[in-house]
Amino acid sequence: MSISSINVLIIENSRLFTDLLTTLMKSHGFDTVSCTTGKEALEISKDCSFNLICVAYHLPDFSGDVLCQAMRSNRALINSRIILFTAEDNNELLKDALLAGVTDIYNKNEFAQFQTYIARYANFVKANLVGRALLIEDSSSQQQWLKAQLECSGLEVDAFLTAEEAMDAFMHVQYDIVITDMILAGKMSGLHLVRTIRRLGSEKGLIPIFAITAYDEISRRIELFQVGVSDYMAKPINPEELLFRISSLIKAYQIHHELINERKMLQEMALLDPLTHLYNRAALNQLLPKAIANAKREQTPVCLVVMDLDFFKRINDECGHDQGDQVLIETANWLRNAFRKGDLVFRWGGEEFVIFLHKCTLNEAKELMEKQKDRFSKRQMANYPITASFGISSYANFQTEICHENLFKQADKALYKAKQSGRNCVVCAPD
Ligand code: GH3
Ligand code: MG
Repeated sequence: MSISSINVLIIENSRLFTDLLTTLMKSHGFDTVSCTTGKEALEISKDCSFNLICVAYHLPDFSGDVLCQAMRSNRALINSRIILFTAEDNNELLKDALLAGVTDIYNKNEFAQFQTYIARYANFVKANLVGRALLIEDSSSQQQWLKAQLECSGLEVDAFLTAEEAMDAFMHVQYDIVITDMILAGKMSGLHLVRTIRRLGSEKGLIPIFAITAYDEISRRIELFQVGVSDYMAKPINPEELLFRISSLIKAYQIHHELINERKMLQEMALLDPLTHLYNRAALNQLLPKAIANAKREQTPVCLVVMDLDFFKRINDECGHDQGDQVLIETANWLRNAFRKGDLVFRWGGEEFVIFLHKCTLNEAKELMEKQKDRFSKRQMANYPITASFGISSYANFQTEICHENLFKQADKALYKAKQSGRNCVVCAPD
């Protein structure tokens, strides 16, 4: 729906009030048609549908409620909002009007209230939905009509005739809502589709699902909610109600999505070292126990390497702290690409790094790290020649338990020996 497509019919005998309503409608960009009698109104609405009808209770030929009843018998006006204007507060009269199909009643003397109502309505019409919808409807005429309604509200829509095709698209695209007919051609029914989506363990399984059903019976409704439908509407679909309902589902889902992403980001930030973007010490405390438990379960040896840059303080002293930072960043980038997929690299702190080598014996680790030490010492980091010392510990005796702190302590002791032995070397902790 868009502002330019809002048509308003004003049926009012008072010229002054007609002008007042016309000015208000135009201020929101709505198109207006006006007349002074019920007969004219019925004539005009024969060929034209209206989103909003403002009708005075007292007309020369009709009372507003009787006119309303007559207008409601026109299929094109079934979904119109009919607003009745009175100058009196007669409860009986108001009840009759509501029974006759009037949407709402306003007192002419309290026009400000009606202005607020129209402002809210205009906001709803204006508020374009942003998002992507997956629509499944096996009647192509119904599908085209629904697609047009949804696209008018600003949604991007991918429409399919069968649940099988839709499911394929669903797995590859990030949607904000699924709108599905419950009775579908093809092997997969609407219920089956909903069940399949809800069984997905991932974030995708939480998407809002809006069901369109031909049957509006209590047992059917309960069944829909039991399988995980978020909301439903029975045919025939009123487009305005559909948009209201799906817009709140989409907005809630988008907010939920933003929160999840934010949490993920915060988590990542708390686990990554801001300077080098390597895992930090908190990440090490989270990931190492899991990696060690895996090794024990799979009975595959693992090693831990502690690496410390040699005479790093000199770089800060001679070239400044920024140059020191740059050396750390480039060392981290080098480390990131130096090991196998599945190995883990952490910045322990300062100029000290930890490398977890999976499926690796102590001998293999010693051989590997000797090569890496040589490669590293032959390169310059941020145009600065630098070397590093390495200590290695291993876990291969699966009869015993080991905690990551002990594995680290053993490697750190070995590193201390490497430093004492003149640096730029690799020392292994006793097996
Ligand atoms: P060794 O060979 O014995 O390891 O000597 P070293 O100079 O590398 O070690 P030392 O512990 O004496 O000095 C480490 C220095 O690293 C001291 C500290 O100021 C510096 N440092 C720690 N974190 C950072 C950082 O994030 N950026 C920079 N530029 N310097 C850092
Ligand atoms: Mg050092």
